[in-house]
Amino acid sequence: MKLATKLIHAGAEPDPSTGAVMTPIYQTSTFVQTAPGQHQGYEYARSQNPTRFALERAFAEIENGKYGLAFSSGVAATDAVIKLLQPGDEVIAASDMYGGTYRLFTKVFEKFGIKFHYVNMQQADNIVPFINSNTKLVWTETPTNPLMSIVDIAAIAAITQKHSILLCVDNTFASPYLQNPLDLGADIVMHSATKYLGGHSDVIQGALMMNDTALRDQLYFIQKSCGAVPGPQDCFLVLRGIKTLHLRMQRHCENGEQVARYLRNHPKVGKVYWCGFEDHPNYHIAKKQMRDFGGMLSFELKDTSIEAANKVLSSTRIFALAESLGGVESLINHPATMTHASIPREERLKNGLSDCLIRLSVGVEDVEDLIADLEQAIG
Ligand code: P1T
Repeated sequence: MKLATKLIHAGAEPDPSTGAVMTPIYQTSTFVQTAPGQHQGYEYARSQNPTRFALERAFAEIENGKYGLAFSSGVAATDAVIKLLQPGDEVIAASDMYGGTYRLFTKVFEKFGIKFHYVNMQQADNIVPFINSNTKLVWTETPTNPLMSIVDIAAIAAITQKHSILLCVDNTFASPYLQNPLDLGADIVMHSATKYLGGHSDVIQGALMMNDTALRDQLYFIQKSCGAVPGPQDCFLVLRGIKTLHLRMQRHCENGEQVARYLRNHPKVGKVYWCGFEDHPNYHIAKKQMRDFGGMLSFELKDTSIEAANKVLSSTRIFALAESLGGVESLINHPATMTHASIPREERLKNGLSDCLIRLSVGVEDVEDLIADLEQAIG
């Protein structure tokens, strides 16, 4: 099936008991047994829920994977992947990534004896010096949050496969519409389904997709043992969101491009971070592994004072000042004090994330209104 058909039909079958076309919300914590151990495949909703199972089938299909697992948030999905590891194991992680992932690694898992190396992965070979016999996982994001760096998934996968190291790609910014990391050699794809998959800023959820059965069984064991599962109502919302992913993403990409080009030509705007510019350092890789360039971008004003950035951040009327991204409505965000505040300032600056960086999640409104809003805010 082609992508649009797959997104609409993924995971969904008419409900066997009633014929309902939309997957019902099975709002139940438990399932009756006729005798101990005799049931219809459902015992207790932390382990099995029909609404969640439909969504997990959809997750697998939209990332061209065999298996999908749903979690109560994106960070809960990340947490489950790191719980595959043991004290003494080492992870090579991208130096530019979502602040909450960095916080989970440094503030929670380092305490449990897992060692993380943060590496700029814009050149795949940069990871090689950090590989040793304890290295079990490479964790990367592309495009990265918030600097829109591009990582060559196939090139990283060639290295991890050679060394029998797992590769997990956080595909949140691209969404399965733009790229499918499993096809490029990744072992696990992770999503904050809160973002483009849900698409309407009304749900917090995470997803993992994979092909390997043993890996799926280990992650399913962690999912049910640690218990970070989403409720059926949230699963329903993400199932519904996925059905329009292609329509929304197409418009996110069109609007994102127009806003990026508008900002680049604005006399008061300095650097614009968007992976669709031909002079973006890894444009050729973005072009190769992505269908289009997405609706996320960041920029700095030429006046790099905090005051100037704050003025823009608090003057937009359509772009709402808020954390998160990937919803139909446009958002504006200040990574240094909001989404990436948990990364120490020196680390942030070292990786190129300045105090005056402004991030936009370009929504699917009329792009002329979006540009007019930026025009009046930048002044
Ligand atoms: O918020 P949650 O669903 O737990 O997802 C965490 C997460 C993981 N990976 C990436 C790339 C993310 O962007 C996020 C969440 N990010 C934001 C809330 C944000 O505004 O950047």
